[in-house]
Amino acid sequence: MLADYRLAVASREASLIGRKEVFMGKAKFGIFGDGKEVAQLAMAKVFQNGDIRSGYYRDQTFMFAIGELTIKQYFAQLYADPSVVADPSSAGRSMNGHFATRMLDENGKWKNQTNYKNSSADVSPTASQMPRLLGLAYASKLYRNNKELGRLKDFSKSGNEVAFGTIGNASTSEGMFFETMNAAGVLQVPMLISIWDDDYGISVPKEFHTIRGSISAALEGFGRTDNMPGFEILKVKGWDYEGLIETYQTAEKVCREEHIPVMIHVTEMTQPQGHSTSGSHERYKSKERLKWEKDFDCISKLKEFILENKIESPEQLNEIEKEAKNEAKVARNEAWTDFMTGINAEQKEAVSLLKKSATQNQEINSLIDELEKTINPIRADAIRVVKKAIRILRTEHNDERNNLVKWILKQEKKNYERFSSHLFSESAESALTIVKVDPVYDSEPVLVDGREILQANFDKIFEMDPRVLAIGEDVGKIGDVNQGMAGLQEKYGELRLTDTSIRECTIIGQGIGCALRGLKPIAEIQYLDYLLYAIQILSDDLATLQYRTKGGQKAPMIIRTRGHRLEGVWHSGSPMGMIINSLRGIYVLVPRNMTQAAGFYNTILASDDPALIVEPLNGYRLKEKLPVNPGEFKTPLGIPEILREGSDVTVVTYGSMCRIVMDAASQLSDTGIECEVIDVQSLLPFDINHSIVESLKKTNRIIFMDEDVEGGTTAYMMQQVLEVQGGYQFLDSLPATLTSRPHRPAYASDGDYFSKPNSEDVFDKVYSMIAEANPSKFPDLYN
Ligand SMILES: Cc1ncc(C[n+]2csc(CCOP(=O)(O)OP(=O)(O)O)c2C)c(N)n1
Ligand SMILES: [Mg+2]
Repeated sequence: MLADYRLAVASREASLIGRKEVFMGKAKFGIFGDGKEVAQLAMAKVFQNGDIRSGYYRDQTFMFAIGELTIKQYFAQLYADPSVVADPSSAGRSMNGHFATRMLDENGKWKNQTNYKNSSADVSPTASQMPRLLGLAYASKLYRNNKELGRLKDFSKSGNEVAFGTIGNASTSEGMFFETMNAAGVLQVPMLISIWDDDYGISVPKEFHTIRGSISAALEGFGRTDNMPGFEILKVKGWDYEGLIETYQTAEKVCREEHIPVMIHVTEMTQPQGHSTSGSHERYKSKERLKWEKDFDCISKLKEFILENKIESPEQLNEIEKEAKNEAKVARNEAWTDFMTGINAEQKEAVSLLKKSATQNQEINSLIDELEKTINPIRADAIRVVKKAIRILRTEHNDERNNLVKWILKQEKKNYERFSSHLFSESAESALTIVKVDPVYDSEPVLVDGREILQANFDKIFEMDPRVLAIGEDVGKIGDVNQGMAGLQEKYGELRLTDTSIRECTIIGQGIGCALRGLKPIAEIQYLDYLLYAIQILSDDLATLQYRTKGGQKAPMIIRTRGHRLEGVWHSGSPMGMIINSLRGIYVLVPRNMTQAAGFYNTILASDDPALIVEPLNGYRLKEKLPVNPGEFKTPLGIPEILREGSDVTVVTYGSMCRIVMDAASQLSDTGIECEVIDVQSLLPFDINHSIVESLKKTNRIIFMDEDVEGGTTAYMMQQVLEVQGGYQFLDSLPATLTSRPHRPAYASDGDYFSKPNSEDVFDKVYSMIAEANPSKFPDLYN
């Protein structure tokens, strides 16, 4: 109890001095765990090796208590120290209070999670920790019930791990919270969610947030009964040390042993310093409330308890307090010194190079002065000054100026590594390292429906790797709405291919959590149009995971969906621009047929990267040759394919448009125009070997076509080819795009024809480009 008291006081002190650091200009923003300390100590007591947390920014005391964060590291994150050693959670990339443990080693390989107390990496958007939490808990259910997973000893001991969640009271109003709670209740997974209830969400009090003003009252119907499964719902006060310890013990037992989800509603919490450094709570809390918060401060209450029960004398407690506060201050000082040491060294280097270059130059001397006088300099200060000096010296060609340039180039490399590395996996298993394996065919290949190619490939995948699982609406019993997984649940069981309710966001979260625990989920979104329900969690959580932990965590999973073109407003979307712009950090693959799609599944499953694979929705019943090496052939990432060679114009496209363009290309050929048709196949990454510009060098004309809106993915592809690949130099005609109309596609065949690019549109677009160059041979068709 005394150790708890000591840690609580140290943690509080870290919060108090953290706020001051921000106001002194040493850090940019601060959000702290003051007022939430004691409940977190109780939670830490039942958190075991192998368990994993998915929580939010108030949890510093818990992280200290499980031994996965030091106060010094806590301050390093506040200062944004870009070193992984200083801030193991995020290497300075996340603002303070965003916790994570390093679940990967330096080579990007999984550590043995059962030997550690784990925390998945926090994000700022409220309740976004919930979908992932579901998956973390679901993984335990799989490890317990799927005996084939027994050999994965680094991730689980018979599924005994509990996934601990934390969330603020106001954030429980988010849809993701309710979606997760319902799913966890349905699935009966060992998820123990704590709600830290301080009656407020920033300035807004509880009556504006929650029906009946209480999340446990609101969720009474989620509670289990004698004959109906559900949640174990417990309620306890945030300042009641004994009550908290008892509650967490009861909760953990039922959660761990029986796999019953538990919700602990921790009420009467306080927030002594208000929400964050962005404001003060005196503006919105009444005098009475502020007084109550003082009286019911959990640390003061713990002190009262210790004294009332004569566990320790007041003098001894004062001594403990003094030591604890000092510990926080020392940690702050050490973190600051370490943080500044790196910056100061760089600044010194810059100043010394500048001085050498500035013997006669007053302008540079005053820049040096400015730099040396900067209080609490940041790395950018030295860069700015050196760049200015290089500009001033631009006409000089001497060693001094060259050394400044060299220094900038060296710093650019270092700062790229500090601030821009690890958007994707950088391990030996990166998807970019997986090489092409061609599909192999019999001498007289059988022609089958595209969906049968997928089915044969998935069958092999499930046979080869017990870690692979598929979850989604209708993927189980009927093997998805297009039967790409038909019959596989019967063969591999309900734990491998699992029907879920209609909840796209938490289907993705379920996948993220499973992937974080060593499994290989294929999370299915039934139609591309419904990816919108999950785009936030994909963008904020999955896409940022490697980056925000600087390679400390990964979630190699596949998002399987189908789209581009079929019927009507909500079953034929192709919002690829939205997707590639919001999902940097996830590979985005757009195969033209099911053989290419199957090859992408095989590539991604062999890698440790996440990817979205969009199957062409109208291709399931089109005939393709059946390969004899399912599960083995691999479509490489970022490698376009030339579908038809031609010398007059390069047409760049992907997905369902490939067939339409090929049809138009053969009609154009009849009129004497030869198109080179290129299927880019993968949008992220895009044409890594710059092969498209090679085609442009030959044809000198280029058109980008797809089913997105104008300015969407065609604009992206154009930028890549003309700017990144330098294609602008080879143009003899204005580069062009052909896209859908800006509205959603209308229903039925005419709706499709007049909304999306069709063969005639492609023909006309190409023809008019060639006609402009050679009007006598190709007269205007419509004038
Ligand atoms: C989606 C989203 N909306 C708004 C915010 C800004 N915001 C950050 S914390 C917060 C209040 C959260 O209150 P609560 O869940 O009760 O947690 P507390 O801070 O009180 O512990 C808000 C509105 C955010 N981070 N994410
Ligand atoms: Mg709150």
